[in-house]
Amino acid sequence: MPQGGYELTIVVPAFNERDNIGPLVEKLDLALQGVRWQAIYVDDNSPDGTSEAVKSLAQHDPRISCLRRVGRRGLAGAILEGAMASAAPYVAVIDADLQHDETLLRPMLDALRQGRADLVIASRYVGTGGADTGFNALRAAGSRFATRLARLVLKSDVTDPVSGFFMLRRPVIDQAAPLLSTQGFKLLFDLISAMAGKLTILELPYTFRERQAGVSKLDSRVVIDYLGLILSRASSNLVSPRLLLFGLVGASGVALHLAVLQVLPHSITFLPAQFIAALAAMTSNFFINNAVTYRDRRKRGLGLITGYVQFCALCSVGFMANLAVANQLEQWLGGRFVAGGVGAVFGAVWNYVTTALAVW
Ligand SMILES: Nc1nc2c(ncn2[C@@H]2O[C@H](COP(=O)(O)OP(=O)(O)OP(=O)(O)O)[C@@H](O)[C@H]2O)c(=O)[nH]1
Ligand SMILES: [Mg+2]
Repeated sequence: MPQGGYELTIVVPAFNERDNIGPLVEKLDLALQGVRWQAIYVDDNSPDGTSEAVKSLAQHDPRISCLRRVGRRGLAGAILEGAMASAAPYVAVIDADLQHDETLLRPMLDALRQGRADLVIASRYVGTGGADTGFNALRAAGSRFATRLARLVLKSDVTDPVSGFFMLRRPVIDQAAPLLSTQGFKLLFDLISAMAGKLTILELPYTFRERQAGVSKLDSRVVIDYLGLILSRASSNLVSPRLLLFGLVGASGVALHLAVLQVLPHSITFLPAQFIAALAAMTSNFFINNAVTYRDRRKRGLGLITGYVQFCALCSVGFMANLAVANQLEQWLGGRFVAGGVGAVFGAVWNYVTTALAVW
């Protein structure tokens, strides 16, 4: 390799981690003496000045760089983009918040150098690893559940397939990249699923530390994203995580529609009642989809209003198409149930495709 090239790229996803930037770089420096490493921070336009903190370090240290993404949010996508910018033979991913034990990077690198693995995972659940100090009881239980679910879907005995701390040979992620979902929190799970059976995986134990500065970004939407990804991969990618979420939101809309019909006073005749119920369902669907399904492309301000109007218009057309298809099929086949079902599926697919293209 020509002199000066980096051997290891460390991708550090960071959102509102300003106070953790300097301390992590110092720790990396200590842990990786003698290794030609670089750190690429991927910041999703954090309001706390994370980018500025990284860039001011980068002024004096060419190993440090910052990829500031604007108009996008999401951990998996951030990691993937950072990794795609690497030209080094090995790529590591580590959290910015000092919860991962950076002294493990060297043994991880050694394992890859010696060809003992394609992917090394820092595991909280193997050997002497642990997560007790970094987690409260609820988080620990949630993490164990997420891990168990992932192992079930992966049909793998990897102990920590949702770890955020791992290192791999760069060709592995280059090859898997087009198959990975950029939505969600768990890139490692998706990577193992995409490369099913083709990787030699080694796990090394570490203890997850407590967060010192900054706040957690793990919230209920992260959990929903994760469940969407798991179900999608369990269906052998037949449905995308987004389509799945869209479908679930649609189902909640149907329930709301029926509930509104139920509670409206009988003095309102069927057609206006149906209109009110449909408007309520579309409104609720739009806002939930905007907050969850399309969280990474969320509309705000004026875009929220125009998006809402477009969404209602497209879904109304979808509803008409549903009626037209069902009516036609009912005449041809006679079966109400099948005709109605096909009409509903047709309308739902129309809603999904057109709103994905036009609104988000
Ligand atoms: N670029 C980017 N980084 C993110 C995003 N969400 C989380 N991160 C970073 O990813 C890492 C993991 O996120 P955390 O919120 O610490 O998640 P966690 O470690 O599972 O949860 P805690 O134990 O509560 O800290 C941290 O370095 C975050 O700053 C995001 O949307 N974009
Ligand atoms: Mg953390």
